[in-house]
Amino acid sequence: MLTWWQERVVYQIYPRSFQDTNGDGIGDLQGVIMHLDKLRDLGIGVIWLSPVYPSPNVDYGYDISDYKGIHTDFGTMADMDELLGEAAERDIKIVMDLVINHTSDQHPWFQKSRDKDNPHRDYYIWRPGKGNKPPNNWSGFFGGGTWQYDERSGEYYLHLFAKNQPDLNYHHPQVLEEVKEIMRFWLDKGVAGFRCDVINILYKSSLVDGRRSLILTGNEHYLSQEGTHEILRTLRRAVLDHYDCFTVGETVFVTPKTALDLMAPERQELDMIFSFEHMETDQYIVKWFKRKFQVGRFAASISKWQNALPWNANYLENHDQPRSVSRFGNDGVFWEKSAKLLCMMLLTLRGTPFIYQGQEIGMTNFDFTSMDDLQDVESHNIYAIAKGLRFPARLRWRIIKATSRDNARTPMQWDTTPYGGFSPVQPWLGVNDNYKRINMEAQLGDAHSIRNMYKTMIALRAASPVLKAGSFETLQIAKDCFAYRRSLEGESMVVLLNFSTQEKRMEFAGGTLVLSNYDRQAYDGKLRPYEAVILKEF
Ligand code: TEU
Ligand code: CA
Repeated sequence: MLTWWQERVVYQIYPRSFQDTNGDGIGDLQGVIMHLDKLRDLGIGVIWLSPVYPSPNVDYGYDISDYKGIHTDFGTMADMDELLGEAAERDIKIVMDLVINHTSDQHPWFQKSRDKDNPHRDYYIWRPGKGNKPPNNWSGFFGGGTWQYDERSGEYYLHLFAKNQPDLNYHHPQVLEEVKEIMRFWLDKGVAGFRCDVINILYKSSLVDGRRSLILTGNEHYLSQEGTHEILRTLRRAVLDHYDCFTVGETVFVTPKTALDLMAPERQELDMIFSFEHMETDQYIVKWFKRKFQVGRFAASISKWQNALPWNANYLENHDQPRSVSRFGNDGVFWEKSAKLLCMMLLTLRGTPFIYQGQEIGMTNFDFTSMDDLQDVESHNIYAIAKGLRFPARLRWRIIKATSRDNARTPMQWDTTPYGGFSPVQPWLGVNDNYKRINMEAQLGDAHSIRNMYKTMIALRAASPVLKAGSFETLQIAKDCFAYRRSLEGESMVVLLNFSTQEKRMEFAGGTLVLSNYDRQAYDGKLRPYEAVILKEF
């Protein structure tokens, strides 16, 4: 028996870029309400809302200054209540983003904490420097160091992300009490759970120097520590178990083993986790150094995780990742076929599928032309660091262009009107120039569109116990091909994927064609370029 969060398909909304309804160039909650019918029609059962809380927007909402409010950019709490009501009427649940590793430096807790004698002092991690050097040698997620000196307190505070995102101190019991209260506040309003931001780095076991590492010096002191496991079990017992809800953790640098410790049902911690490994198969060491996409590596990683965890949170995109069709598919000649192939893969893997806004119409990477077109703090930090390291300008640019998180954050392309129908005015971030060709309106009106492939696949999964609950078995991982089988109680389906621009022979005995992204009646042993087929075995 599956739970509702295993049955349903999740759609991630990055509200800032979804739909502007009041003409300020910024997406808002009324904009989400406006499109609920479309999401219902698509077959979506859960919406994950990226942060909508008050925030100075250094990291666009991931730096929160009030956990129980709504950013005026997005509307009011009344809008939020309206959204919950309207979604419920369409049997859509809402999941909030829970960002509790750090707050904004503008959060009142942090402002109070700057005073050494304030009871809030220990909500954050303050330490004196070593001479005129920071307390340790750790390196941060956005590049650079992790300690910021504060004149007023005469000490440094720890920040694993931007310097305006001070890390909370989970050695102080009051912090967890605050978190419980925040969670109850939203659950009592009727939200159906949380996507938990960088949840496996909450607890810092020690603050001593880290082993020098190209990735993140210091991570052995905070990655998936026992203290974090304990926090997760406490939150489960004290809060989550009292509601009908689920959690999905964004867990960084997990292996199958450390992931299982965070999500295996008997551990009573998280329900699901997002792993990163398949998203790292097109890079060397860090995401900024891209290497050629190879299906073999990608499929091997997906297979490994399908087999390792009892249940996966499957995704190909989110607000931190470049667009999947530009990255794992082909955003040129085979744009449509490859976007459909990725859709067919995502919806036939074992686990809960997560679709990111715009993925369902095959939105592509941002065609920005200069650093001025970018808003993301991470992109600007990394560009500056690369400049400091004397990377040639062309290389710096190539790195940012291929990897910037803004690739995924350009406004939704709704129709062919100016700014893609996202807003009547110049939006906060540029609209991709291809909006006249790639937009929702055109695809809603075309039975063979990418968007309608998503709808078909969501319905196919919903109607198929094999696709929802069946086991996963790898059949083939080759240079350009990936094939697997899903089976349940004597029934099975086979999925064959050709990730290349060439025709590929893939023998398969005994089955009837359920679906192909090409118009065809039967499978003849040959996959056309970027063809995906689903077969029901005899
Ligand atoms: O992301 C954490 C994370 O590790 C990365 O995916 C991050 O985007 C970065 O690119 C690492 O190089 C989460 C959120 O999803 C992200 O948007 C936030 O910026 C970050 O946490 C801090 O809250
Ligand atoms: Ca707006």
